[in-house]
Amino acid sequence: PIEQYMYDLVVLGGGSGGLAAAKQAAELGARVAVFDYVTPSPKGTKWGLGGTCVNVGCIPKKLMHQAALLGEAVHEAAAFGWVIPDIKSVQINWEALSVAVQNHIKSVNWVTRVDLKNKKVEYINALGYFKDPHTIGGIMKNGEENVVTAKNILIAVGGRPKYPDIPGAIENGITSDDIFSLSQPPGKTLIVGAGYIGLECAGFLNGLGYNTTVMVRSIILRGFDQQMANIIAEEMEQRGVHFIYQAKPKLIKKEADGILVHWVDKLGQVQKDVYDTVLFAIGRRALTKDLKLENAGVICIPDDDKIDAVDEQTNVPHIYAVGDILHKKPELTPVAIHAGKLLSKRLFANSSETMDYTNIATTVFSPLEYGCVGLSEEQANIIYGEDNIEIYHAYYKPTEFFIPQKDNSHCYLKVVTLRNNDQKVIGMHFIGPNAGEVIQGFATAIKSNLTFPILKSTVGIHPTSAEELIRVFITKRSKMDPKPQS
Ligand code: FAD
Ligand code: NA7
Repeated sequence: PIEQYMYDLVVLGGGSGGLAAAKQAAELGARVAVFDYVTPSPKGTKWGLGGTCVNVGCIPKKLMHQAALLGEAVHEAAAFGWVIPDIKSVQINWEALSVAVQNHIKSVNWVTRVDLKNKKVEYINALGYFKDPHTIGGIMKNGEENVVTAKNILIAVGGRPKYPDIPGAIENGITSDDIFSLSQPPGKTLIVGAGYIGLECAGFLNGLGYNTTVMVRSIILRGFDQQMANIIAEEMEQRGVHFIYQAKPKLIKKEADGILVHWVDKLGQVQKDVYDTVLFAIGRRALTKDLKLENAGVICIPDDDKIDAVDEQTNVPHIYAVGDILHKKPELTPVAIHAGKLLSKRLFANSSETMDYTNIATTVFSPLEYGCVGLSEEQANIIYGEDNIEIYHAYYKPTEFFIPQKDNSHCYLKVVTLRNNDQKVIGMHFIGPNAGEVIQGFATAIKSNLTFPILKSTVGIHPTSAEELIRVFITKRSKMDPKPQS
């Protein structure tokens, strides 16, 4: 029979979610094409195939975090007996770091392309848009339009950093799209925004030795447990990050000696300072505008331009969406990947498994890391009521902190449980080294209906920081001191 459509699935966006769905579909025998196109940032930064995570997100962020941790480790090593000549002159070579990071990214871009080829997924380097509900067009580099038809279409175009609407912001500021490939060292840096991206960038820049300031509009890490968020900010402050609270930028202007920033402080007074780099981390805008969704009848939420899908299906039955483009879903790579794979299995392998967006663990690499899964204390209070939850908490001392006399006053954890018979664990929060590694396994335990008695019956691995989550016994309600006794 003559096929009605050129492809079984066309994916708009070759990032975490789109590529995972495309590869899974192709493995299941579907005919698949992926459109991926990167619009350069206002500073002109552009990158290859693979989306945000690989090029300007998780991967370069984690590598720069690691670079900052290694700087710390050099000094710790001296305390452990390593002979490091002239330790005072140890410093980062920014150019070498950014070249190493960019080389790794280019190798991932290449492997991704080869992988698509091997899996027979057609890669089309063009900005795709809907011509009608089953037809996608995209202008390619040679100026020609590539038009394809598809039975199913997946929207996975993600988002890009926002700029504030103030004079000079776009001309003189950068975002996370630019920082990882900056050719010059960033120098004295102002970061506007105290979400996880702002804090992580501030953390590694300070760790690399740059004078770093975070401008906070209201609270730290909105959406995260606020006690943990404030401990993270205190810890960063102790390491040398400056915080300007309750402040809003007003004007950004290039001057002979740097970038002049005016901001309004909490008293309504205008303050100013000069920086070498101003980085905006004030949230991300969904890229639905370029898609001409109206040609396909797909509806967006007007507030955030995102798509409100049910089991990743939009209001148009054969058009789906995964990843950062989804309304009120966690903006995380593994979420996009998992949802994308499950969707392709439902479309092409008769699977009925749907994506569970609850109890997704995450970590802020801040640089003392904060990992969490499940509910924050505030959310648990709202959902279950204060009388029905028990919070266990503890400060602890990582063994490896003793010899170099590293400050451990912010190594803190908390376990949120229900108070009924089962004492189900509904949230776990951990600040300390390798928090991401620590929390990952506990996320599986929570998904398997972990209870507090089971947690307590687990035997720890000594000496680790993770075992502290098992040793916890002091409730907040008891008002006992959660500081370690020894
Ligand atoms: P994306 O990965 O953004 O991919 C979308 C792709 O579509 C892009 O290549 C885009 O250029 C392209 N595109 C857009 N419009 C079109 C169009 N019309 N036609 C064709 N192509 C188009 N998540 C984590 O889990 N852990 C982390 O540690 C982490 N750190 C992060 C750090 C930073 C600085 C940032 C910015 C993000 C971080 N994230 C992290 C979030 C993670 O990167 C995203 O959640 C993830 O990349 C979303 O995947 P996606 O498939 O929805 O979109
Ligand atoms: P987030 O997590 O949305 O955080 C944005 C931060 O920027 C937050 O602290 C905001 O303060 C602040 N913000 C927002 N708009 C402004 C303006 N105009 N001026 C100053 N400060 C501002 O974004 P991220 O970039 O960290 O993360 C991107 C996404 O990844 C995010 O959507 C998460 O879901 C995951 P507020 O608390 O609103 O006062």
